[in-house]
Amino acid sequence: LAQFDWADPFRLDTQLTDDERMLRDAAAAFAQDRLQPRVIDAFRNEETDPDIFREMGEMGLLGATVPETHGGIGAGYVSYGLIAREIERVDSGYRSMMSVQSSLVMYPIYAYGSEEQRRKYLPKLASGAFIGCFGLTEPDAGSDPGGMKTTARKTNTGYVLNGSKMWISNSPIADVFVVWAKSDAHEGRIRGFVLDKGTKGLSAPKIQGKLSLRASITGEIVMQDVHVGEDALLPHVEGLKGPFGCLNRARYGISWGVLGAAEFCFHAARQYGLDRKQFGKPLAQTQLFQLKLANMMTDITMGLQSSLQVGRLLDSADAAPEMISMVKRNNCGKALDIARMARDMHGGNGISEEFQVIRHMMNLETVNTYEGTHDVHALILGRAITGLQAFA
Ligand code: TGC
Ligand code: FAD
Repeated sequence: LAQFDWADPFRLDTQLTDDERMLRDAAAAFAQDRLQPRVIDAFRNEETDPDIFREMGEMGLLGATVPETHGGIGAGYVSYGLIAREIERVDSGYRSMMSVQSSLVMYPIYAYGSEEQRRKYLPKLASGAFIGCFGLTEPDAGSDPGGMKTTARKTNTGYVLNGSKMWISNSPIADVFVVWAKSDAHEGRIRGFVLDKGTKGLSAPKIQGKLSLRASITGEIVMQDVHVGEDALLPHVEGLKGPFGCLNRARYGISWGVLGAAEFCFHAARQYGLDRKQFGKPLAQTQLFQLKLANMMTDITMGLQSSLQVGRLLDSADAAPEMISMVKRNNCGKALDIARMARDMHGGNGISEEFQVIRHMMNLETVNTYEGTHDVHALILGRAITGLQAFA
């Protein structure tokens, strides 16, 4: 009879290449050795250590899919997903730091930037010497980014930017700001700009009081008459497909990442159930406990298999955005359910930072919301199914 492994039921491991397994193992070792020991304090004290970017950079974990000629390691999207899964097994905030830098800052500079912009920014972003952020969301434009108010006005020498961005990962510690604005020189269409920290009129105050993703700093981006040269414009993209092209990649990475968090919670609940006895037997020997574990294992396994398939399609440049919506939505929703269930299965201990499941649960509330909420992705899928647009 074939063997069954509860920790890898469909043998994901055998579906990976040697290179993918090697990178996965290196990311796992880094996450467990370098990130796990600091995460409980970082979350409790709401502290983001900027050194983490440099440490990730040393390991080749930033912008992994960018070609070696431009600072990356030329990895495929399955590898990128595997990295996200290992980092988010420790904390969604750390994965957030990595995925913003990789998919939302390095990717647009690589895909839409001039050769000068690529040379100026990518090597330093890849090494973690520069920290990047991505400003799309505004106080009055979240799910509907097309409603943004930030403007870029053409001048003789470049552009003047005005507006504010809200809920921006990394912004208070960022050196490089990829921001999206409506440009009067392009009939009000959305264009991307790369701004440098320290430019007059540009500031990024921290958002205080988050009860989720506390190890990852979040801020605003405020732009008051920020003058930039023509060289700040990302020349090769126009319209919402610019930011969405980046979001496709980040959302896909999240679909893997959240399953790392879910696996942590599943494994923790299993071990807790084996160790803890009530009514004279291990909790894991009760039918209800086993039902919950069976559901967790099934959802994680199905989710991983789906993300692997979408990753393979991305690697062959054949992934439709709706596929990415489906795995982002499904895997975030399932991971959040699993974290909530694992929290419950730990009883009172489940609310303690020591057992870590409640931290994952709180983080996943954000991950279910950012990069397109659970319901917005349902509407993207609903539009694909019916041909009818239900947003507006
Ligand atoms: P719609 O009319 O559908 O499209 C406008 C233009 O964009 C193109 N497009 C895409 N292109 C590439 N990939 C995609 N996924 C695309 N989706 C749309 C589309 O073809 C069209 O192009 P063109 O040339 O015809 O102009 O746009 P809409 O305004 O109706 O959009 C509705 C909706 C709901 C789909 C969209 O706005 C949406 O996805 N909203 C969610 C917003 C969101 O995801 N925000 C994320 C902010 S960044 C973030 O959260 C980072 S957290 C990171 C971390 O810390 O890890
Ligand atoms: P809203 O759009 O106001 O949505 C509120 C509720 O209404 C949701 O339940 C939503 O599903 C629902 N809703 C909205 N429209 C519809 C509709 N048409 N029909 C039915 N229901 C609808 N953004 C960036 O640009 N860069 C970042 O780095 C970044 N990092 C983030 C980090 C954190 C910690 C957080 C919390 C957010 C971050 N975001 C970032 C912003 C994030 O992408 C938005 O919060 C998200 O897109 C939702 O927008 P909103 O908060 O304005 O909610």
